[in-house]
Amino acid sequence: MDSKRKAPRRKGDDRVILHFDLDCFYAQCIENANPSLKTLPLGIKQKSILATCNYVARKHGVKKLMGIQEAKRLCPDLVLADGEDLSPFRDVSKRIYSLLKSYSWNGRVERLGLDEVFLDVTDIVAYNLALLNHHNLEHSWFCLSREDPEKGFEFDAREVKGCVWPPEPEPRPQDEGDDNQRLRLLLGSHLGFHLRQQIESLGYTSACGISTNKLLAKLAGDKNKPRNQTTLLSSAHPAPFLDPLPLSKIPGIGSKTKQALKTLLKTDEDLTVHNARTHPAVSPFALERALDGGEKGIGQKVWLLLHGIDSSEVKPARDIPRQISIEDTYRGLTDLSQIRAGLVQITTSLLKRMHVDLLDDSEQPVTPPFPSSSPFPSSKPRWLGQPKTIRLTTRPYYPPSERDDFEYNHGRASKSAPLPRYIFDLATNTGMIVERLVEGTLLPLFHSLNPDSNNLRIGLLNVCVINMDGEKHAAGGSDIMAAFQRQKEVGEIRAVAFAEERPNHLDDVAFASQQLDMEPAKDSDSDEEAEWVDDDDHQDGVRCHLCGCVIPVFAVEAHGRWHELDEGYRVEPRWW
Ligand code: TTP
Ligand code: MG
Repeated sequence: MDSKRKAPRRKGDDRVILHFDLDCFYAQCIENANPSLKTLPLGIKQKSILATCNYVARKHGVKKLMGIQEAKRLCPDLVLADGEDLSPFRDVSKRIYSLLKSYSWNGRVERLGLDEVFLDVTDIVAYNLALLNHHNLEHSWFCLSREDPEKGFEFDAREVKGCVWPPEPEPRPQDEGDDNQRLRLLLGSHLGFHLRQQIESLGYTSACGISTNKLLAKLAGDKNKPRNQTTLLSSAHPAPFLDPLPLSKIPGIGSKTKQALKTLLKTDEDLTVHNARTHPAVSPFALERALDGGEKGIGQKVWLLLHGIDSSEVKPARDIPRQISIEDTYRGLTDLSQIRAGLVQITTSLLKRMHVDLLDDSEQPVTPPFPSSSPFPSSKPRWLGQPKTIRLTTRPYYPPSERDDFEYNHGRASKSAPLPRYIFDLATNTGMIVERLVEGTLLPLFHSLNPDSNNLRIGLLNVCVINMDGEKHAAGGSDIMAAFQRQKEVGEIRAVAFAEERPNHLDDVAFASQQLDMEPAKDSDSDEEAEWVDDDDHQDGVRCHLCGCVIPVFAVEAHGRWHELDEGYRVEPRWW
């Protein structure tokens, strides 16, 4: 029966997608600010863990998300730098994104987190494929501009640049179609290399994956890190590439799906893609039934993932984020003066972030009557986007003794209000704006969320501005990477925070769909459902199904918070 089953039809196989992932990102940012650190083992500290470490430290066995004590034990010379202030990382991230965007012709440049970017370069590659002189491939010219033929670089079109998968020399392509696909990927590999060099000119090394869809490009890039790149030449037949991978390596396959597959296969063993893909009991229909309660079409989606098929588009570049939110957690704020202080602090950071992300600081003429000799500045920043709504979210604090009884997001509730226009007045002092916003808008929202002010015990405050002027989300319902992205957005991983103090309860991770607001936002930025709501457990920690990292149990809270940092670039899920 299995042998008669046809592999699903492939869509979008003629695309060329590049995926960039910066090497030890925070560590590189710190090293660039202080180059003498480059040769030393360096760890970037956030509270008691390493957010990341450089590759010198990794040689000593130090790993991302390791506890400081353990890292110091492995590498006593480890230099620690503070990574609590994220502004420098965001700024570098923005610069690198802008750089890559400037090379795109079709504008399809999509960020994933702070240090990953997808680029759809199908059009650039097609243009250059047509230019190739097959009699002189060795001295080819890669054209980076349709308008200016001199803008480009010389390259050897006989060879793929960087590593290839499969590593063995490919058998001769069977037909012209295959040959063309190889050439397209080859061109993509040279472009990927060129772009990595451009990123290096800013001082940052990266890994790159080149393939025909986002899923495969991301997985290909993981093959050779750091400062390297991998082209998946067999994109049309990815089974040998995917088959050995554990299911948890595939973005979108988490513990629920894994469990459903184990049930279908009647096994308790950990499964590889091959086990799942080839088993006769596994089909889109069977998966749909096994994942009953998940979103419609989930069976088909998982089925396609197992076959390396991802027709999701690289989303068009955005100049401004969809939302900006800042939050902090507390060990139970009980009185209003503490709440007020918390809100002032968060709102101050939020305004700062809005200025960085939403103001166009390029020269703008100021309307008269300033004469040219005027002491006033001759230009002023312009708002690129103005959010229309502000939302406050709160959650009670549960001491560790009570946490067993609740989901992490138990009691998380939000309320929204129109964002007062005075916050866009750049002539007013920021402190005054913050005071007014806290008094006039946020505290009233807080009271309506927490009417009993004699019984406060606040564990989290989050202030978010949403509903950007003129912004429309673009993700499609069947978009696998969008689900990837959305998982990050939801902050599901936060629930694992409980596990920090009760390491034997890794099942806390299965909280993802529990992030319910009392007031589902009408102003939501997205009309999409989140998809993969499951997670993995792991012997030494928890595998984050958002990014695939195995997180030591004590680091899950920090990891979850990290996933929330990039909220500005994420689509808001509906249930917020
Ligand atoms: P990653 O790309 O996962 O890690 P990395 O860039 O440090 O290392 P690699 O060379 O393996 O790609 O994450 C990007 C940055 O995000 C990382 O430098 C630190 C930060 N980060 C956190 O703060 N918390 C986390 O849980 C993770 C995974 C990353
Ligand atoms: Mg990275």
